[in-house]
Amino acid sequence: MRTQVAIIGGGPAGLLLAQLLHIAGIDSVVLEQRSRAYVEARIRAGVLEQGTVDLLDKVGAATRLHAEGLLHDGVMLVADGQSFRIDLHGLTGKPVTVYGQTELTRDLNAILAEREQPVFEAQDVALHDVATDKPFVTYRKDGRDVRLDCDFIAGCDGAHGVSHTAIPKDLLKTYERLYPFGWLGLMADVPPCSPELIYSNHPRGFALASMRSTQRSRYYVQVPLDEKIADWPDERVWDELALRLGPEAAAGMTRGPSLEKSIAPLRSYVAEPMRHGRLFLAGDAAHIVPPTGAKGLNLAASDAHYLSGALIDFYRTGTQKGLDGYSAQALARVWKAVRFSWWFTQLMHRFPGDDDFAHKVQMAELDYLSRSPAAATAMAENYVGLPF
Ligand code: RFL
Ligand code: PHB
Repeated sequence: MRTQVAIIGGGPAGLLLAQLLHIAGIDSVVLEQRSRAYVEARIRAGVLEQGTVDLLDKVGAATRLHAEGLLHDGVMLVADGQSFRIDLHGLTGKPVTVYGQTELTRDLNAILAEREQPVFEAQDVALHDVATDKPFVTYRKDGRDVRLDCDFIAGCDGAHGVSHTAIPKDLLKTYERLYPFGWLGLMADVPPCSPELIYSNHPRGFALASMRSTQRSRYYVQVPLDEKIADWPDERVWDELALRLGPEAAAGMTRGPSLEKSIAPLRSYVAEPMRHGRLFLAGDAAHIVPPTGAKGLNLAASDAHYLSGALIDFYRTGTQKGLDGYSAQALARVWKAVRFSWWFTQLMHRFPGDDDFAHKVQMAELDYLSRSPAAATAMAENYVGLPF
């Protein structure tokens, strides 16, 4: 088989890239190791920047998003029981859109299915000769070995993918921060406790009230890394949320059985450069941010935007300039989101071993954020997303 761009991974980065290339007349094959059902059931992000929504519009994948997505003009922050609002729209002119990654994945899959893409359950995907101008990918599908020749490979296979292993270790510089806690997430078919998201810094730890629709809530609580989900029956999670989010949210909270409950560790990670020869990394394959800033999916989208632009330029004019500049261009935006996500994580969580000084500094910063339009604007423009 032959294609112009072989895309490894059918998450948001890979699907969006495939569709951005398709509307420019560039052919690709998306290889996804999981089944369509598995990918479409995986619960992840929920907050989209306007730039991400614009990209989905551009590729014709935003019809349902506009019908069902919720526009949020602000977020609430709670510090030791005192709450205040960051007026995202008032400060930046932009809202964010609450729409599940699961739904976005379904919408993109439905469009790609019209040309029998992605190739689901592609096993043992391996990248070959990426540093030459004749790279290729091999994989197994339904017991058959397949070779896919291509001009370029896009590694969009997430944090646990294989693409990044095709870059020699001595050419890759990695940067990492591990956080000494995780998030326990709970999804339930109950109305949200608040019309806007609530991020709370509480003596018992961080909590977040989010949603997927007016009938489906998504909540998170900070937990120690060694915590077992079996020790968190639903009632314990609801009790903890009620305490940490404060009395107002607790009063508005409807409890219900969890549809899903899981614990995810938090980390910051960047691998540089995002290119080796004819292999280009995009999304979680190249960088991870803690979910506090709601940036991971949005970075996958901005990478897909930059990479598609560079590939389109190449196929239209033969110029390598965009391809040569891709890594630096993507990383400039990535590092700002890494910085913001790290900052917001530091501000909102209780770190084991933190003393009273650390806590006083957090509270002073939150108080400043609540009173200073300059500080609130800096937070808001990062939260709604920096321009591409
Ligand atoms: P994905 O979504 O992980 O997709 C990678 C795909 O590659 C496949 N794959 C392979 N395919 C073929 N061969 C292999 N060897 C393969 N190895 C892997 C995988 O099956 C998968 O389908 O990466 P992508 O496309 O870069 O997208 C990144 C986002 O999914 C991620 O950053 C976000 O989910 C992060 N995130 C959030 N981001 C936001 O922007 N806003 C949020 O509100 C937000 N909340 C979150 C989050 C992530 C969370 N978790 C679970 C880590 C909340 C949570 C709890
Ligand atoms: C979510 O709804 O899953 C969500 C929202 C905001 C975040 C992280 C996750 O910062």
